[in-house]
Amino acid sequence: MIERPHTSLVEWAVAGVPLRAGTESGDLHVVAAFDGGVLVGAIDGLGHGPDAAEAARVAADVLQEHAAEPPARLLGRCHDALRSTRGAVLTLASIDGRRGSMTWAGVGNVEGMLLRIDPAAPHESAPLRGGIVGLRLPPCRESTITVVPADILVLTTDGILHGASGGLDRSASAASIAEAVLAAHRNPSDDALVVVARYVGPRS
Ligand SMILES: [Mn+2]
Repeated sequence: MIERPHTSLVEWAVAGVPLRAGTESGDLHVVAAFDGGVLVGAIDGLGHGPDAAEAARVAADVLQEHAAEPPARLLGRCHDALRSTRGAVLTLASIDGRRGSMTWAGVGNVEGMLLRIDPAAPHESAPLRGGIVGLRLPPCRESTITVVPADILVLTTDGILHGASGGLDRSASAASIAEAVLAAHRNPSDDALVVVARYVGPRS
């Protein structure tokens, strides 16, 4: 469990477990603030073990360094950097606190959901394209949606079973939500990672 509740714009937490206890996970998160915004991402290095972790780290370093750039451009940068690795799949969400918007995109099967605080508003899913960053990059499709304070972004690697964001207690802390998803929906045959980021808006 990692929690940094004071990151600008979001209250966030991560929960994850490696496939085998005591080994390195090939799943990594990125939460990187930049001027006016924050980039949130989840990366699944292909397979598991040290080579998967290495691919995920290369991607995480690129994302930290260029956090202010739009997701499609970041996926291109990661693709170039990951050519010498076994590759990774990842989903990125870039939150713009000035516009109250979020632009997101993914390559592969890291699911992204935005849970709306307004119970009448439908949840949103990140646009994902099939492919592997570092091996085969599809033309990336970004979409931009509005976010309002208390909306909750949930990113899950495929070590979390599909549909994990249903029935969550949206008033709980990001840490509690992340732990609840991991506990209830873990697929025990893979590394697993859940990133939860609640938009809190710019603080004046
Ligand atoms: Mn996986």
